Amino acid sequence: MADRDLTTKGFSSPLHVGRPNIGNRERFMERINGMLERRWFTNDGPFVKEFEQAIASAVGTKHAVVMSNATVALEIAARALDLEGEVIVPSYTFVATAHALHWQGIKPVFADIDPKTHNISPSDIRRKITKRTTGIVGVHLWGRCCKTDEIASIAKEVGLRVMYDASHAFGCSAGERMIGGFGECEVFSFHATKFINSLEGGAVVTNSDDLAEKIRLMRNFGFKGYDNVIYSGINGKMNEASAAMGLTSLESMEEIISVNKSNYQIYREELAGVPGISLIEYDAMEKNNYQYVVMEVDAAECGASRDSIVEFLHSRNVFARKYFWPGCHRMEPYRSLQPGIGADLPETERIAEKVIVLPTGQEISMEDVSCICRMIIEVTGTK
Ligand code: T4K
Repeated sequence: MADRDLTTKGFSSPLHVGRPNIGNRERFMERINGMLERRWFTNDGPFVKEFEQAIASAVGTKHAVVMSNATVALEIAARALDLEGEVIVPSYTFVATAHALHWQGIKPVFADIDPKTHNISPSDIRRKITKRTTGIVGVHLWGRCCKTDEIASIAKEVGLRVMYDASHAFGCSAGERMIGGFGECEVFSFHATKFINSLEGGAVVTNSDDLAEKIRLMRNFGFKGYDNVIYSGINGKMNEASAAMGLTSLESMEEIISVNKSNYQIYREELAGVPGISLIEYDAMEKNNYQYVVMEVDAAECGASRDSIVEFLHSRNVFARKYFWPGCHRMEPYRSLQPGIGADLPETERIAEKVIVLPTGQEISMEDVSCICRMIIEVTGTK
């Protein structure tokens, strides 16, 4: 944990959203030394294989194929599912979800969200289906599961393929069912800012033998054996240093979740009753990683606007974020390609103006959380 003081100008060193959690350093260094001894750095090395088994067993899927990052994993998964034409996706997500489709020559068609869950709205998915639609990419935002049953039945009715961007949802469940097994495949991110990280990294998980095989080949230029290329593939491989970090990080998973959960609970307790401020909730009957502490600001009730709270926190060295403002549809190239579609995404536009994501993770102490809450109380004028 960082050694920082609180001055009248805020914290003496910055607190960021997305500071990486670090597992056991000695264990990581042992693994790196092992990798150096073996001189096997990438291309399906032993740590990669071990990490894949650990991921599949944690989420209960038959296969996990790790990749260099989740964006490449989304691109490869979309290709492996033969998505083309139009694919329905939420606009309220990190821009990588839309970009992964756009880079495959697919048009992301943005659907609105349910303001309670921040997840894609099944009724809006239905409205956005056209003759060119081939699939749906749901995003389990903040680790909370999409309405997978409704999405599955829409897809079955119309004949669409379904995959999920589960970048936020490793270690999360829907009821008792772990996220990972929904749709035809799901994609996790193990980027440095995720609660389990492999420096950079991602994975596609699936229960389909054929899909897993195709994705594995596509990840490695389409090679099947030494000299035989049977697909157009790309280089999406994870290297051994990343897998070593991923394995080390996974060994500390319960500890990291417990830190995140207690930080979240302190935020909840200390901000309870502040007019116009609320934190999104996680179902206590489900598993969650509490990676994102998501606060909504209701401008009509709160003594400060969302942006002025963010500005105040930044001036105090607390780098809270406005994820995922302003929504993909207001970012390029979508803003130019699909101008004016904001009018058809009213909940996305409303929620994107309200959200602030607050710092958490191993580097943030309970005292830090209390100080951040006091700053929010101060700027909203409730003190
Ligand atoms: N789908 C969804 C729903 C996602 O949220 C993401 C990634 C993806 C797909 C794609 O996954 P990857 O291809 O990346 O595996 C950050 C992350 O770069 C991105 O991975 C993540 N979502 C997104 C939510 O957050 P930015 O643009 O906010 O990054 P940046 O550089 O501003 O860093 C965020 C904060 O983390 C900063 O306050 C500093 C801190 N930080 C970051 C790094 C990398 C550190 O303290 N140390 C570090 O090493 O996107």
